[in-house]
Amino acid sequence: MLNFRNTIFIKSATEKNGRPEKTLPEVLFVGRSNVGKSSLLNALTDNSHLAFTSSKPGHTRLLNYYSVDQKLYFVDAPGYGFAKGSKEGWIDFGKMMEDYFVNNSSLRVVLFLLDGRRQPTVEDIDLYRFFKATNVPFILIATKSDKLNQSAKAKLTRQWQNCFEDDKLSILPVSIQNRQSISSLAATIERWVK
Ligand SMILES: Nc1nc2c(ncn2[C@@H]2O[C@H](COP(=O)(O)OP(=O)(O)OP(=O)(O)O)[C@@H](O)[C@H]2O)c(=O)[nH]1
Ligand SMILES: [Mg+2]
Repeated sequence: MLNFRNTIFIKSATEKNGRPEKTLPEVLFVGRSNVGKSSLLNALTDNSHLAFTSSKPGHTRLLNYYSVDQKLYFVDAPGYGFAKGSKEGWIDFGKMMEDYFVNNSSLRVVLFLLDGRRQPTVEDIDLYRFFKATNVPFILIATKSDKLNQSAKAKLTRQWQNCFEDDKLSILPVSIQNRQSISSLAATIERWVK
C-alpha cells in the first residue's frame, strides 16, 4: 500500500533535462486551466498546502514533480486553454508537454481532468486524440462533481461520449469534497503503478 500522505515536492521543470535525477513511475495531472489539477493532487495526498491552487486560471506554470512515498512521482502540469499573453517567464505549454511525452517510459498513467460542468473543448478533444493515437493510458476524470445534480451526472457520460466520438469512454466523477471519490481514485492509481 502506498502512503499518499508521505508526499513531498521535489522540483519544477520545463524540459526533459529538468526532470528529477532519480527515475520513478510517473502519474501526470493534465487538463484545462482551473479544472482542479493541483486541488486533486492535494486531496489525494491529504495535504492542502502541497500544490498551490487558485480560483484564477493559469496558476501552475511548470511541471511540478512530487514524490509519493518515494515510490512514484505525481507530476502537476500547467493548464491549457488560458491565454495569458506574452508575459515574461511564460513557457510554451505545447512544446513543454511534447518534450514531456517523448520517450517517457516512466509515465504509467495520465489523470486527464475535465470540469464536470462543462462540455469538452477543442483542446480537450485534441489531447484525447493524441493520447489515443500514441497509446498513452489515461483516466478521464470529471472534476467538481459536487456541483453536479443527479440528472447532470446521468447525462454526462452520454454527452462526453458524443463529444469524443467514443461510445466506450468511461468517466470517473471526482470531487475534492467527497473523500470516497478520492480514495477510489487513489486505489485506481495504485493499480496502474504496481
Ligand atoms: N467545488 C469544487 N471546487 C473545486 C474542486 N476542485 C478544485 N476546485 C476549485 O477550482 C479552482 C481551481 O483549482 P486548481 O486546483 O488551482 O486548478 P488547476 O487545474 O491546478 O489550475 P491551473 O494550475 O491554473 O491550471 C479552485 O478555486 C479550487 O478550489 C472540487 O472538487 N469541487
Ligand atoms: Mg494548478
